[in-house]
Amino acid sequence: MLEDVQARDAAAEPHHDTIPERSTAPRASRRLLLGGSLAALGASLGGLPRLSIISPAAAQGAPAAAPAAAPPKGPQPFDFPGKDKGLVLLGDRPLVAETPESLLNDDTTPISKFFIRNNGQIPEPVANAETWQLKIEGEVEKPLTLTLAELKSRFAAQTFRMVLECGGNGRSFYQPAGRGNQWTNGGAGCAEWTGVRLADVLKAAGLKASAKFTGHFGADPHLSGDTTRDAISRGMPIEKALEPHSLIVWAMNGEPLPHIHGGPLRLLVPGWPASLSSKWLNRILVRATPHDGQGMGGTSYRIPTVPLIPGSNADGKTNFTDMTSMPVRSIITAPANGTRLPATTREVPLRGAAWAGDHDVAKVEVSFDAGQRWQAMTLAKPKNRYDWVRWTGAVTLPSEGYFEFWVRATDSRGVAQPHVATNWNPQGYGSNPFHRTAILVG
Ligand SMILES: Nc1nc2c(c(=O)[nH]1)N[C@H]1C(S)=C(S)[C@@H](COP(=O)(O)O)O[C@H]1N2
Ligand SMILES: [Mo]
Repeated sequence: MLEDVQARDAAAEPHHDTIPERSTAPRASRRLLLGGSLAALGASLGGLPRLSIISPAAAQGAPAAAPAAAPPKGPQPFDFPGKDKGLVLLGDRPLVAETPESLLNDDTTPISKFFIRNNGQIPEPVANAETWQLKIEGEVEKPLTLTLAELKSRFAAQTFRMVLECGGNGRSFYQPAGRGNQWTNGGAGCAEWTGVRLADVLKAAGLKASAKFTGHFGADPHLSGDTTRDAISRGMPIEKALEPHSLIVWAMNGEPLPHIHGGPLRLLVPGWPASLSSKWLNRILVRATPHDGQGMGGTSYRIPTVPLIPGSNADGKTNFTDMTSMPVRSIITAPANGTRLPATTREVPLRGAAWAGDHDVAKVEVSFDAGQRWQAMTLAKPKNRYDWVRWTGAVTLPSEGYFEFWVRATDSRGVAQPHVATNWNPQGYGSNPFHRTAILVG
């Protein structure tokens, strides 16, 4: 491995008052240290994902040149109990951290590598998880209060491996920047979730004919400490709630759901923005009308139905719709960006993952010549619906030198990832351009 020349911009991000995708922490942008011809390359690739690129100086064993204005601090080790130090902090108030693509190389994402996203404060842990209470209220015949112990004993447990992906994943690839945490591709992970079907619990409460939407509530206090406000409270159409993979979960990878991931109890609504997957879940309100909680309406988790001029103002009141399925995305998880291989290497094995919200992944292709030619990768069979697809393959390089691997996936409808982030919107949802990884042979 070469010295990683990825520099983190120490400049503070402007403060945005737009909740819930706001961050007051330093922006973890991925400015490049580029010199000579690589600078030209970077410039010509304007609008594409920013990635750390091996600098000519570093390749020759010299320390990377420091930029004139702000000396690079480099990625700081992420310091959180039980978490891998390689996670990247995107904000500390609220706490948000993403997983670099190369740390998503496991078939099942270990808890230690799973991304973290909070909108409010982290609530106090409870002493006895089994007595945690969940209320089901609203348009139901028989409102219920169930403890975790009762959920476990009254309903059939299910385990599925499913992707959880932040609605803002990929946001940093928008130009101009969308408001909020500057995710690259690491606001996603794929774990084994154990719980009960939300549908079974809603049916036990008896859905009225007027039951058309849900609203979800968690125990985390608002960032401001204001007890009259929710940190986040999103909801969905009842059809999504009744899907067999929409779960109320208490275990992750066979372990009790960790506190930071919403333990004792959370929702897991696969395929749609993870903001629906309420952590520290204590109440579900069944409604006749769309939920109006924190993170609903305006431009929150909403995307334009009529394309906007990038950078324009929009309030989301007209020509916007709530995000439903997340778009198709693929990542290269090995080799890691910045890998240096021996000069004689020609065949390079590749590994990665792809997923497509509500849809299946039909195809994953890799290019090492900037998209002139694409080569199909081999897809492993997903365990169940909403599992990601692990893919493998190998490319044969024509020479030594600098190469970028680009990956793109196509979903079951024939919709592929775009070259650049498209359908710009003020809060930067739905950005899914090709993932790119740079290596040096020799
Ligand atoms: N109660 C509560 N639930 C929440 C959130 C939150 O801030 N509070 N954040 C949501 C968002 S925006 C995301 S991306 C996921 C992140 O889940 P994770 O931290 O377990 O990765 O949780 C969702 N559920
Ligand atoms: Mo999110």
